[in-house]
Amino acid sequence: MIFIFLGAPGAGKGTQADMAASSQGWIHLSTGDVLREEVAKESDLGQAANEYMSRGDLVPDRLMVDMVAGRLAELNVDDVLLLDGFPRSRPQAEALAEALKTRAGGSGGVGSALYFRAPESVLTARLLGRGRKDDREDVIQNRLRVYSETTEPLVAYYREQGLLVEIDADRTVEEIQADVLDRIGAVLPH
Ligand code: B4P
Repeated sequence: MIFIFLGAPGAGKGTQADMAASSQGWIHLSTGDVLREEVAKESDLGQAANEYMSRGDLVPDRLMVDMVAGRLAELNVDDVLLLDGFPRSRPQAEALAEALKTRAGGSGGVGSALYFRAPESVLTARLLGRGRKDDREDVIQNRLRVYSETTEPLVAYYREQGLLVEIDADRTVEEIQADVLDRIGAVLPH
């Protein structure tokens, strides 16, 4: 079963997905981490992605969909996958739905989409504090703009499907993690 971690840059999707995957033995797929590895390796994908990431733009859907589809194909139907940072656009969400429809077994659908919410001032302060290459003030502004234009509409998309779970991400890491494990546990078959 797949759990989508959705939210603005700096909302803590990666932090929460990492903790949950390590403590529960789940699989964590961060598209941002995979892209950064590809950039470091200077692969074709990494070279193509680098210019978008350093500006704070989204990497083109086609590249992202191919990358995630490859990973999905390796999953067993019983695996729990935390999908962190994907989908980030409507075409990505539709491609994910399509890929899951055609998967053998049919039990590997989306369990829920966890939507991490925090005020913009909190997001900006966290990102500036982290100081990654793409955490510069001008790039952060662009990432937040791209998020609200392209990714935030997915909140309504998953809400309409009855899959949205809102998480208050303006709390301590431990408080949020307890909530995340509860919400996922409530959906997983016992
Ligand atoms: P990502 O790697 O996904 O990074 P992010 O959204 O900026 O961060 P996240 O929300 O995971 O925050 P984190 O836990 O790290 O994306 C980077 C780039 O890759 C994108 O801009 C885009 O170019 C590209 N990309 C990725 N996926 C794509 C896709 N599907 N399509 C197209 N392009 C794609 O936390 C941030 C900081 O806050 C950390 O320092 C952390 O320690 C701190 N923090 C977390 N939780 C906290 C809490 N509760 N309290 C205090 N601090 C906290």
